[in-house]
Amino acid sequence: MSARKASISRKTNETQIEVHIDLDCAPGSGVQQVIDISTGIGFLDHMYTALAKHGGMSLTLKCKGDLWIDDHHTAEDSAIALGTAFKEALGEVRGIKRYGYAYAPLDEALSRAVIDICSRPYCVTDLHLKREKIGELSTEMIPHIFYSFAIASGATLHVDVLRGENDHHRAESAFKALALAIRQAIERTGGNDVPSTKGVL
Ligand SMILES: [Mn+2]
Repeated sequence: MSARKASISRKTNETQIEVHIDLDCAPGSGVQQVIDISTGIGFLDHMYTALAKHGGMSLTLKCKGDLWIDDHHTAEDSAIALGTAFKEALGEVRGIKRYGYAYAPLDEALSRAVIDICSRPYCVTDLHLKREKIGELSTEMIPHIFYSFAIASGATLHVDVLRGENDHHRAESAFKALALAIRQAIERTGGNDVPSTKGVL
């Protein structure tokens, strides 16, 4: 089986990002899972760490962004870089399940994520976060992160927070649900077919 890894650099006047990703580091894989995230936004690091951990990935993501302006470019561009690296690591959509869906609770909060790795980027989110910010991350950036990841990775993504009172719980359960959905969708079938009636994705 070929390794599903990628390393990318993305540099603009607003952010400088390095991403290393290995999609096959789930417990039992025999590969040690290494997660090292540093964006300068603590809550964003927490969310990407949860995404990698529960997605069974090793992920190193370093971002130096223009946080003296605000968190927008760092949050958006890190999600674009992550989506780009994910797509590159996955390679041709072949021999994987393609669809994944999962629910993840965090105490009173419950989220559902559904992903189709199909080269048809689309993103629908319904998160209803009430606070202006969680830590140093603006809550309006959370749907933007999912959107940016979907566009860059070429996935169709639906993420819904179904219930919950605490915005930290709501957001974290959403990222965990996405992690579990991704892990299911990228699971190898053991075959080598393209999972589409079109014959290509
Ligand atoms: Mn933007």
